Amino acid sequence: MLLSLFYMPAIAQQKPLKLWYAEPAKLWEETLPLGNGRLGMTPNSGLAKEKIVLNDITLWSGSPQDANNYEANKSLAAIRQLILEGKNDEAQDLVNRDFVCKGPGSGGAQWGKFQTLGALELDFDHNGVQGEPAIPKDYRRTLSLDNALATCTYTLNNVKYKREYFTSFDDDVNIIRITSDKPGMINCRITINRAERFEVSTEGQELQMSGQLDNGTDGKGMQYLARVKAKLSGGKLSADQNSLVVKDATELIIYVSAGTDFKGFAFKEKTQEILAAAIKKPYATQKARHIANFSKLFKRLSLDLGAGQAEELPTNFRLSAFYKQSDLDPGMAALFFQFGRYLSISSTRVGLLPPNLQGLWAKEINTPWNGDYHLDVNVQMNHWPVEVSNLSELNLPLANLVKGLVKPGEKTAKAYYNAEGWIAHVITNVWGFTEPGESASWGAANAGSGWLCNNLWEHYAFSMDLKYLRDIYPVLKGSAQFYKSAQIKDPKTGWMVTSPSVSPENTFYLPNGKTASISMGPTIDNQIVRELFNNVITASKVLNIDAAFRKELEERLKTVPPAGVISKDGRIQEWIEDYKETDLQHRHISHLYGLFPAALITPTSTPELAEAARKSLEVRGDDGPSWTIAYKLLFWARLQDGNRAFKLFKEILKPTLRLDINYGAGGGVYPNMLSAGPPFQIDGNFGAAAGLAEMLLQSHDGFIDLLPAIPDAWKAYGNVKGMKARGNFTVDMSWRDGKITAYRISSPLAKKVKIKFNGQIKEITSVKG
Ligand code: FUC
Repeated sequence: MLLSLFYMPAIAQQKPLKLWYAEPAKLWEETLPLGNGRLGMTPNSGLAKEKIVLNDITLWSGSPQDANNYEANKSLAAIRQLILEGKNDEAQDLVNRDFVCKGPGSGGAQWGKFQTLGALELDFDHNGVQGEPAIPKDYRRTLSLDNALATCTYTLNNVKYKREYFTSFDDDVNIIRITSDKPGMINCRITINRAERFEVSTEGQELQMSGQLDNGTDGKGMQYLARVKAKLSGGKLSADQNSLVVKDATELIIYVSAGTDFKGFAFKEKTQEILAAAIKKPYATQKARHIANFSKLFKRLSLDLGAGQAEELPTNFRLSAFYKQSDLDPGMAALFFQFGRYLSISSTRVGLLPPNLQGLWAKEINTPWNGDYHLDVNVQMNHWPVEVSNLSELNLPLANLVKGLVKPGEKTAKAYYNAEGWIAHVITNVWGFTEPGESASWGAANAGSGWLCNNLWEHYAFSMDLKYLRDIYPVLKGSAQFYKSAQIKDPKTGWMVTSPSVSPENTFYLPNGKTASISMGPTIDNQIVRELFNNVITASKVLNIDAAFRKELEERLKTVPPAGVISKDGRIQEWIEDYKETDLQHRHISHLYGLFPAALITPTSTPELAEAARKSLEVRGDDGPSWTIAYKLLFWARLQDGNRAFKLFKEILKPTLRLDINYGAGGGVYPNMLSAGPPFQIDGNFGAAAGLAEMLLQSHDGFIDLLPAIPDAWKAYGNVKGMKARGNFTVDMSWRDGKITAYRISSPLAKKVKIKFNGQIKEITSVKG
């Protein structure tokens, strides 16, 4: 077969990417997510009662606080000494006493919660049939990933109804359009509500909901406002005290404009201006512009892994079928991958906030884990697919959040470690929290800030954007300064290590049988420090600045522990001592950070460590909350075991309706394809999307590797266009029977690049443009 650098066969017109269902959503976990990076909505498409949960990514309770214990550093020497003496349990008591944040931390009202904005409800009177109407015919609701558009269609009493929903990427409002194919058949009451802290009123024919959240101090926290207006063809619109009433309309378009005063946003004026502009526009133009704006990002990449008959099934049935017999539905992986990209585009936007634990979709006030940002894997995982899947700019909101942590993190570094630079520990919120968490067992992990720097670095590695690198250099440097000045020498090995720290959320047995989490130099910290120092060194060379600091880091690197130490039983050691973990299948697998997202452990450059990583994974098992399964998928992809990675992909698509807070086995997916920890946590979606990409393309080891971990299930045929590799290369490729048949590597300027495919590495020159 012809193999060519320049030739790419025309891509067969890709089938529409769609989720669809034959009934209304009964649970929120069946509703379909729409979002434009600021506003979100999840309609249930109920027949008699439509409930649309609303979100605004900036809606947070709580407020900024200084929870640093400025006396903490006085206990530092004692804590470190106890650890050196092997009395980690006693050190842990001291950490709990002196080395946690002041106050209740994430359990307090000042910490805050990302929470739902509320719900828009439409109570329909289907031509006189009140309450749940007679069985409709041809009910169908869909979500188009290509167009970021949801629909619901049904026939009732011989009238065809259609609802169309989108969160406009053009007008920045939520839009719901309802039509009937016979004149005057739309009758409904429109209301809006939330569980607490709200007032509803009407002003003329505008429905409003407003309120103020708790800031945790004087109660006067963030303010918000939602405005709802309706436009009709035919019929009559009226307003009463707290609802809009639609009578005998043929077309009803509802606009929801919402905002908060986050960062001083003039939400009252802005929501009005935005609404006025939106309502003026013809619907067709509005919808076309929405699709065009969304598509600019979404259409950058196409992936075809073949199709099967299962595609015709409603998505909930398709998921069940896939779990039972995955080989009949090769397209499922492409759908889930593109759903991940869809969710990225929908849950963040340049200039605003990164996706939180639930992206921007929360159905309640008490969001699990406050819907905040966890820095010991979760928020980082949320960003793992964006570079490789050609959505690079969606990394920037995270970079902004991280920049905002530098100042408070400098205070925390001084208060606790008497160190230079900045640190953030395990959790943060939109209020810039960097202090340790409220419990030693997880709160004192040092990995957070360094791990965030990996995300910031990857944006540079993929984009090669020097202006960006210059901009973030002080952030990376400040983080490196922290680790450098906070490290202590382990007298046994001579290595320079963090202390006190925690291997995220994990616990071990001490030789005396007691347990502890506090230790010095957990493996993840050592890997993060090694990677970060190397990145700062590279950055300072590329930017030609800071030679003195670069030298210091080069010196220090000589005493930083290696990327991994192999334990007696052949695994990567999680701690500096070969402790036994209390839970062999613990969900966190932090000591494999060097395998992913870092590139310190690879099958080619460090085969022994790669083998030890494999053993670690075998012992940890394949189950856990969904993010864990996604992380394991990524690890197996990096170990280039395509079939094992595919098995984990199957695991992450295990259908579930569990809603409990799970820390162990049992992750999966809800009918709406959102990832189930349980509960809903979006990192599983993003981690899996990143993992699927990693099976098709890798670029962390000095060359671009095409199909490094392709499973048997995808071998027959495949085609991808628009994936990204480090160095700002764009990769298109096709394959048959597991062998590359055509590829094209392009970049803004033609340059030399090494590429590996079909078992050989060769150097080529990329195509310009
Ligand atoms: C960490 C994880 C949990 C969960 C939570 C949001 O605490 O250990 O599994 O993902 O973050």
